[in-house]
Formats: sequence, structure tokens, C-alpha cells
Amino acid sequence: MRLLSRVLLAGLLLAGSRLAGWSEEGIIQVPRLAQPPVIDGDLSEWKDWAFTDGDWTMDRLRLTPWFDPEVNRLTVEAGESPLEEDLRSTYYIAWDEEYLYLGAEVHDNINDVVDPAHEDKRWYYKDCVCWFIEAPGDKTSESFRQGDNAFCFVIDSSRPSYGAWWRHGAEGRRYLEEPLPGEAVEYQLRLNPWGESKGDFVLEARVKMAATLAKSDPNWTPPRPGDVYRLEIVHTDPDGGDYGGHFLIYGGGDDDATWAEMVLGNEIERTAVRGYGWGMIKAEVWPRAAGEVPQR
Ligand SMILES: [Ca+2]
Ligand SMILES: [Ca+2]
Ligand SMILES: [Ca+2]
Ligand SMILES: [Ca+2]
Repeated sequence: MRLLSRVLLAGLLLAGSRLAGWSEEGIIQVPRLAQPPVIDGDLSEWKDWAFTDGDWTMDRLRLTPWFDPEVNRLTVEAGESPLEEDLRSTYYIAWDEEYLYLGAEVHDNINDVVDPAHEDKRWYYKDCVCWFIEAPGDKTSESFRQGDNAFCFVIDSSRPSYGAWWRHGAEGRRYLEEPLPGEAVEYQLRLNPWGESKGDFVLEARVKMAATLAKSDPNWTPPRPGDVYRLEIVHTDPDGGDYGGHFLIYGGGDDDATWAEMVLGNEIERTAVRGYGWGMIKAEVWPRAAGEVPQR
């Protein structure tokens, strides 16, 4: 990277650290769905009623407090595509009484799920979208201890046994690694959904909370509006390279104290969507006022 870029990035990082972190300042409000979606690789029936804050690119990510040039690969080598062609992605999250719903619409130049040193747990060396969730959320700094979960989906259309992965903690245990149990997950991938690139995909998934969150933390209780979890999204995109092609969004890595606060919210009213326009409704990251939980 050129010296000037390094200086600029260092400045951004300093500015970011003075913000004391996204999770200290904003709350992600995740709406409840009135109708359970069909898990078929098409998000159209629920994505407008879910949490999203739009397209993520490397250019956007490097303006955030969580950006770390050691983790997020930004350099463009000669002959490589511009960054926005490397990876551009929109994520969606919602919930109901039984499930967390997770979605991603992704523009990716290359589908890469080949890992020369494959192990089932090495999703981070493959194209993979992963939601890190602590439930219930707390302010204690932990790395995949009690209450910490990663729900990871390898973008492999052959749906291998490790394609839906669960890294998690439990009471007195940490970094447990196993496939998401069959009864806990349903997911679909749609590759090249827009006929533009074989690397593009839509991911639609649901994860049963009682079969996962309750096992990682005995203090978890069935979800109710106002419950506080914590969230980070990790999206790996090696594209033939080694570990390091990463988006880390809403957090700074495995330390769950860096993850953003995520509050289970109520349903988005259709009338509200009509009344306010997409930008207002979809940018559901709210400034926090003295411990107040935002109400819809
Ligand atoms: Ca669907
Ligand atoms: Ca890529
Ligand atoms: Ca890729
Ligand atoms: Ca914690």
C-alpha cells in the first residue's frame, strides 16, 4: 500500500477509536416478522421488513470504527478487479418466536470454497457469511464463551456437511465447533441469481433459537421484544488467496465486547414503510440516549 494511503488509514483509525466503537453508540433494532418466510433463496417476501443498512463495500467499511487493515484486505493488485467488484453485499436480519432469519444478497467476482488445508471448521478460508451473536448480550469481554454463537454459511452449492457451521461457547466451555444440527437450521443458496457473475449469490437461512442459543447459554429465555443480544457479521472472501479477505461489520473480531448491541424489536408496520420511505426505515441503527431502549 502506498505511504499516503497508510497515513490516511491511520488517521481514520484514530478518528474511529475516538468514537469509542459502534457498539458503544448505536443500537441495531431487529424487527420481528409477522409472517414466516419460505426458505428458498429468495428474500423478496421479507427483506423489506427486516433489519438492513444497505450495501457494504470495502470503501464503506474503511470509514467505520471497526476497520482494521490487518484483517480487512483492501489492496488492489495490478490486474485485480476494483474493490466494489471484489465484494459488495447487503445483509438482512429478522426474528420471530422460533427463529432468527438471516439473509444476504452478494455481488462477488469469484466463488471460492476450496481450502487446500481443509478442515470442517475452517469456514474462514472459504467464501462464507457468518453472523456472530451473543444471546443474551452482556458487556463482559469474552471470545466464544457462554452465550457466544457464530452461525456460518459456506457458499458451496454442493451443501457439504460443514456448509452450515456453528462455533459457540457453553457453560464453562469455549470454541466448540460443530455443524449446525439439522433440526436447528434451514438454508438455501442461489448462485448467480442476476445472471451477472458466477460468484454472486443470495443466501436465505433460519436458525432455531431454542436449539442453539439455549444450548450456549442456560440464561437464554424465549425471545421477546426488548431483549438485548450482540451482533457482528463476518464475511470471508478469499478468492484464491489466503485467509484475510474479510468484511468485519459491527465489531472487531472474536471479542464479543466489540460487537454491536442488537435489540429484538417489533414488526415494521406497512403503513410506516409507506409513510417514511426506505432510507428511514432500513437504517435501523439508532443513537442511544442514556440507556433507553428505542421503541417502535
Ligand atoms: Ca424466501
Ligand atoms: Ca471477491
Ligand atoms: Ca469470493
Ligand atoms: Ca460478552
